[in-house]
Amino acid sequence: MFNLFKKKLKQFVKKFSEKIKKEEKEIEKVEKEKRKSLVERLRRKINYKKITEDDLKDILVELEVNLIEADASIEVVEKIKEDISKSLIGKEVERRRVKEKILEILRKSIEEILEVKKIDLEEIIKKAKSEKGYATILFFGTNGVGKSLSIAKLANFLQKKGYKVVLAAADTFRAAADIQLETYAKQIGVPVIKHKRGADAAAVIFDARKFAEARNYDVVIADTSGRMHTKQNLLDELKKIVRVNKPDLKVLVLDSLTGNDVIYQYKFFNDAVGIDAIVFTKVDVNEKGGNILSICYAFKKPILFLGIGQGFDDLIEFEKDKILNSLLPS
Ligand SMILES: Nc1nc2c(ncn2[C@@H]2O[C@H](COP(=O)(O)OP(=O)(O)OP(=O)(O)O)[C@@H](O)[C@H]2O)c(=O)[nH]1
Ligand SMILES: [Mg+2]
Repeated sequence: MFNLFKKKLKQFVKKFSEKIKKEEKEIEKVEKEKRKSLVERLRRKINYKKITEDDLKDILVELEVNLIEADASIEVVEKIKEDISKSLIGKEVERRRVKEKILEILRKSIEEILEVKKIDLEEIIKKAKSEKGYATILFFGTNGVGKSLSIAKLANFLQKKGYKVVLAAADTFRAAADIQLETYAKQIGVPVIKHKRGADAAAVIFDARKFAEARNYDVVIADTSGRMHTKQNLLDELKKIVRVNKPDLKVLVLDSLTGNDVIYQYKFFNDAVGIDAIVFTKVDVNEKGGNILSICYAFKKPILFLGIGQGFDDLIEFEKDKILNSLLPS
């Protein structure tokens, strides 16, 4: 995952360190021709390099193009460029350590971008249970991003931790959406509450909540239909779902393969109903990686988990260091 982003950074690190090293060789040549008294002064010049704006100019333009190609937003690219400039321009760098230095700057910069609030799912469930007996988690997002499969993954994860989970098949819009969820549920071994196709989605979730209350279930996870901003009726439906069911956690699912469109999707759903956490899917097949940085940097929302495959166990927690290591070259 994220190989393109890593490759682009690697190119940058290599080019910059080679550029500074090349100068070292040229100065070494000059040194031989100079008188002995100059040796000391030159030694410093050989070993250290004071970085100028000029040294970085072309290489930063190239980095910008490369990172945008790897799906990073302009804001993310600007931050990384600014961090590099601020940490290097006017500073003396030991030539032999240029690579380490630049990697250290990149690591710190990207680490700051990935600095988002942590989410404590079990704490949220515990609190909701103590208040009303169960927690309601609502998933939403545009079409085909991986909502239903992510719900199955979360149900599987929670069930393994000992929670009793019931699913609400509130995608009453797409044909066979309930059958897909039922198939997943059967494989995991959790019940599903469903109504007829075209039924009121808010009512399906309401019924699942009644089920949880009556049978002492811990968590209701609600699937909803994929919706885009062009479908006002589906947007009104989502607002109604939230109004009626007051979920304890509203989760936006984003397909990491969507490029920078994720920013618009985020804004659209956040304006409509508000977002508590994000699930990023298809990270296993995402070579680029930049849009995860864009979302973290722009919105600072917790990431509930990352989807890394089509199996029910294919999810990983969002761990800053792991993401950092998969984005940074070594
Ligand atoms: N490789 C990979 N595929 C995934 C991942 N998550 C979901 N998918 C696949 O993406 C496709 C769509 O997943 P769904 O869960 O049906 O997506 P959805 O958002 O519920 O779709 P709609 O209900 O039609 O809006 C399926 O083929 C999934 O198997 C993931 O993390 N990795
Ligand atoms: Mg679905």
